[in-house]
Amino acid sequence: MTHRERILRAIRGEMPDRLPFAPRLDLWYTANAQSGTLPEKYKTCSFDEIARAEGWALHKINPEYQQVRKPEDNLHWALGILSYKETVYGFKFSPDVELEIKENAGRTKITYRTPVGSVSTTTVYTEEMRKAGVSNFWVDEHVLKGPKDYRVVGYIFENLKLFRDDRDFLKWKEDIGEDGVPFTLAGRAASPMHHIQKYFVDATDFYFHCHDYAKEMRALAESMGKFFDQIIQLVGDSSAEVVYWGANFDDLITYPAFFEKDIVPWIRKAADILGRKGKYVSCHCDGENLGLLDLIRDSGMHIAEAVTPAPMTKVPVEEYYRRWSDKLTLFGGIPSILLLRESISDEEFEAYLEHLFKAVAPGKRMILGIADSTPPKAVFERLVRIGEKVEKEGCLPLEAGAFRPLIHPAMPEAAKPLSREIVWDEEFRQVQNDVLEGDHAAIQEHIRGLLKKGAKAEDILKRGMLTAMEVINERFKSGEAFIPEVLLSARAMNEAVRVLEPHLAGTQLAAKGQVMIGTVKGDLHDIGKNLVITMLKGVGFETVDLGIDVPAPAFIKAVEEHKPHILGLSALLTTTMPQMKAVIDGLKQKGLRDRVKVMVGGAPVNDKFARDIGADGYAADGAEAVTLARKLMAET
Ligand code: B1M
Repeated sequence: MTHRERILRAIRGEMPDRLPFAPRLDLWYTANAQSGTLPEKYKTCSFDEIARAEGWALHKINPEYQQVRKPEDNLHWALGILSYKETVYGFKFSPDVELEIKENAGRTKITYRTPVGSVSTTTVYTEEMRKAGVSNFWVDEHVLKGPKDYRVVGYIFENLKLFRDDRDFLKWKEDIGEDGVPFTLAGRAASPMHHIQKYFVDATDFYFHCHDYAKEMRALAESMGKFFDQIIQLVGDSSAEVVYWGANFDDLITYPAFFEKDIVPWIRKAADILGRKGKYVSCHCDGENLGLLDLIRDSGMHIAEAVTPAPMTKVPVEEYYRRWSDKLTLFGGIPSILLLRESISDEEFEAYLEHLFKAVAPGKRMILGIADSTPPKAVFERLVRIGEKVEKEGCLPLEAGAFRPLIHPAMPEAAKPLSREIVWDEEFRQVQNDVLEGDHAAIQEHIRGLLKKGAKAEDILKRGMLTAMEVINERFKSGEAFIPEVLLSARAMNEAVRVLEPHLAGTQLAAKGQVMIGTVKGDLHDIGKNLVITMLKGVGFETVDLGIDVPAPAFIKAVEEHKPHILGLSALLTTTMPQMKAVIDGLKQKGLRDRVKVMVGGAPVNDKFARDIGADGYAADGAEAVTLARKLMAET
């Protein structure tokens, strides 16, 4: 059986002869080709040649974002209107949409002038980013800044024409032949609302926009439906068999209520229409999916790709297989850190493989892959080892059997019972309610009213607002509240503190301490960092956001100049975690280490790592970050 037949059988829910194995090599390849560290015998090969030589199926989902056929193909990144060799469509703006493009030192500012108004975006892609192996653009200016921008963007999308352009896709398909199945890229967003979230606003501001401009956002999503319908039509008419439909599902970012209401209907629509044409819809489920397990299973998607189990997320691989394999095909299952010697020993690696082969028995609807992709520092021999094991022991049906999950804890519940209810304080009931509801306008009025009546600012803050914020933090911790609630409550707190501030002067309560936080060098993930900042701010800390991709010397300089009580470091990539140590070592060298407490966090970080690098503490989430910051302040 060829790789292609095997993969298609797995997708259709039939039994292939053995488990398909299709590791994603692009990230690993680019990093090692650039640093000259590809395995000796593959020094001059492409990643497809390496996969072929090893007998693995070919797999690629992301286009090389910077390698385009013509400049305009990736020019409109900030609008998410893109065309690549891997897509089957091109696009054309309406003639009445005028573009003004200004480029300067890696920054591209585009103004879109339409009959209903103008909007602008700025993207950044510098030589330094290229050298660091970054392929995504950085959006410095998002298109939606205020309510009037919505209509303009709606106009652009309503009048955008997509057309068939699948020559390169056909060639790619031919090149792959029987060695894999090409996934054509529909888009990284699975629905209009998901598209707005991914491209049009800052990841954190999205939740504020949803609340503040709900009507405008609905209307925009409506206008964008035509864009998505055109994609479905063009993919449906193409020779692609599998379509990549949306990425980065995660129960915090695409939280359950949002996923169900604003994403699932479009996955279902695409899957229904394309399914009738014999095509399969694949979604990139690379995030934490504990809270989305049933929603994803019932969404209609045919393939959940980049399935990343414990220990990188909370869901063990056997749980994924048990919950999903009746309805959809799992692609992934091998968390990328398994390939890293510094994270996982050879024994643990072997134990995981043993476990995996039993956990996914009988092996139907399973395509083995590295989730989400092979990391730059992967031990190549481990990939080879997986390939050998698949060949020798991967014949289907696999035999189930007792296994001992060695390297992950028991799966926590998706939602635990309420951990803390608010204790209402009659005098401050309204402001407590405003914080809980995230009503930043009402709270200011209510506070002014209370101050007029002679209430003490300190009491309003302490008995009214902070108690409510604590409840929100607890609810977030226990899975009852999601990002929007936390962000809106924290915003209400911040607005309220501004009204209270003049009256708080002189009291000890004005600030609980100063925390400076940044995402380390090489890392562009900022959603978690922003959430931590918001939650700290919400309970009264003064915070300074140092941004993303912050080099160690910049952290050190900031500590030297501003003398914060706490320095917070966030990292989401295994490859950038060592930067945390570089910062701590740098602080030591400069004699600053004793002057500041260092807390670290981010998905791949843990307690042990924090201790090993000499940090003062680790927090697993925003609520823990608040607890930790308080503890550290008590120690200063
Ligand atoms: Co990326 N990505 N990503 N990504 N991404 C991860 C992190 C990954 C785990 C996916 C996977 O493998 N399944 C993987 C890393 C693997 C690894 O190294 N261990 C990964 C990869 C590989 C990549 C790229 C390399 C992909 C590629 O190009 N091939 C690329 C790297 C770009 C770069 O940084 N140089 C990349 C890009 C992206 C997007 C741009 C598409 C997007 C980021 C958008 C943005 O941040 N503006 C993205 C996303 C969204 C994710 C996932 C799906 C979700 C991350 C997230 O925001 N979660 C993620 C999967 C995952 O984490 N399981 C993944 C929600 C957020 C609220 O949680 O950030 O964990 P989190 O923050 C939590 C805690 O960790 C903690 O509190 C927060 C709130 O509860 N916390 C702290 C965080 N910082 C803290 C600091 C503290 C204390 C607590 O004290 C200071």
